[in-house]
Amino acid sequence: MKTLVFATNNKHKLDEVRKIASDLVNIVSLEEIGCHDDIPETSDTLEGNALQKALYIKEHYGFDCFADDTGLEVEALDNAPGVYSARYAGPGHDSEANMTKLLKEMDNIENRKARFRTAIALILNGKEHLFEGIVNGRITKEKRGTSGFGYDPIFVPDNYTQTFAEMGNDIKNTISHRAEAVKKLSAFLSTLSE
Ligand code: ITT
Repeated sequence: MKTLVFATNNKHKLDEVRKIASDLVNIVSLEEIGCHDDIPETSDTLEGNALQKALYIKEHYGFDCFADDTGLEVEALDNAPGVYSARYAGPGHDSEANMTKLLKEMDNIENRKARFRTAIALILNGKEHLFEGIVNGRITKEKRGTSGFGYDPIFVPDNYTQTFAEMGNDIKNTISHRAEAVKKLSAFLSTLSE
């Protein structure tokens, strides 16, 4: 089985991706390679940030690896917060504050359509590869549910009535933006000969 470092400091992402891809990839965390760096994310696109994170690990630690950058794109807000989702309410990466700000911005907005978009960058054998996953849905009027992380309590995927935070990780991990991107990554890895 292929072994890859997952360049994330987000334990929820690590947990999700390990559950989705455990039969195809052996995933090593940053902690396990002794990396506690604040990896720069200075691009203005998800793809750019995902590549930046993966390349940082390759350059500084030498491992083949992949990274995920994810944004919540709200149609009525011209796709904001998008690539700035983590810092929407300020530099503190505070999910509660981010959700509160978004609900306030959308107070009088009828169009609640939104999507999560994940870009995964893979660095393997000196080459870069990108994979995308999208889930469409809508923003609720209030926070609901306690599982998941980030904006999960205010996002209801299409064809569901519960938020990601209400439905629990088992369902989220079969339909999410990240699940779609990871399945594409896994499919690509399974085409490679060992
Ligand atoms: P790494 O860069 O270390 O991977 P991060 O938490 O900074 O971790 P992102 O920049 O990709 O990751 O996240 C952007 C924001 O979107 C951040 O506020 C997350 O909490 C949120 N987010 C990412 N994936 C999410 C998901 O599956 N459900 C809800 N919110 C999510």
